[in-house]
Amino acid sequence: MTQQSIASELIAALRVASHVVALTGSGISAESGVPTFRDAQTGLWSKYEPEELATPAAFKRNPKLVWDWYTWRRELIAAAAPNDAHRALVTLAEQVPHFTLITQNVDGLHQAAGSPSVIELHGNIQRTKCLTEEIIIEQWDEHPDRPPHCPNCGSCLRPDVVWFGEPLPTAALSQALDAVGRCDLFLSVGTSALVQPAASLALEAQSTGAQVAEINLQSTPLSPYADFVLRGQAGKILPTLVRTIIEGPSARS
Ligand code: BV8
Repeated sequence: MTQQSIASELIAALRVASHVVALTGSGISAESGVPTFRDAQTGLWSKYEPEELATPAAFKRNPKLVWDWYTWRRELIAAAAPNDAHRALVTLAEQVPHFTLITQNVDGLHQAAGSPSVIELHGNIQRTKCLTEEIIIEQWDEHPDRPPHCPNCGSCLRPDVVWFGEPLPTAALSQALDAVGRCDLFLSVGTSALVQPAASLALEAQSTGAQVAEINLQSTPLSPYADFVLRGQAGKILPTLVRTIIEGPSARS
């Protein structure tokens, strides 16, 4: 089947879907200039693998190195703006009866694009919390030689993200599982489908009767199981799909 015919079939499914779930990964932010999670890191971070920095053990071993890595990523994200893929999901949410957006991303670009409700499975790099009390801290004194300390208890501060080996936020995961159990169409967008338990959501949806579409640059472990596979940039594919739904023949009434 051609990409065009697969896209037409997916558009037909989107037109009749009652509950669409979209799960996004860092690939959806790539066209905003934010490196994907597994892109080779640049500059002084090029010698580190993200998996080896995004862990409690790495932070315990070298809190300043990990804190500085997040500062570098926050600065990259601060310079980024949502792209057409983020905006297409905002529009799609307005076209279907029920829409749930679940993201693995920590960059906050879906919210910046105008998505009203985002389930953040892996937290958000723009939020900082106390390592001990786990409460969000808004202000702190910077220190040149170490991560800042909590103004309440003196513990280290850390980014409010889920590190490898840490459980996902209970509320976010149960909201995601609830939507996955009820959806009839699941879109996996810009993710390598490697990180668990997020990577299991697509097949979880399929097991309860949903169709699964993958929109991704490269093939992934999900690709052989997806009902629709569109290979390419999310910033090109999603806007075209959504535009056709809005403008095309037998557009949703
Ligand atoms: C947990 C926040 C348990 C931090 C991240 C089985 C079950 C449960 C756990 C495991 C399991 N097997 C292994 C595990 C452990 C681990 C795991 O999954 N490891 C992997 C590496 C095998 N999972 C965990 O540790 C999770 N915790 O399970 O805890 C537990 C329970 C109770 C008590 C204690 C413990 C926690 C995982 C969360 C880790 N944190 N991020 C930070 O960001 O610093 S994950 C990180 O990966 C990011 O959030 C990222 O979003 C996510 C997934 O990566 P992708 O988004 O897919 O990015 P990637 O670069 O890989 O791929 C991008 C894709 O986009 C590519 O395919 C590319 O082709 C495509 N692309 C590029 N450009 C475009 C594009 N597509 C379209 N358009 C484009 N323009």
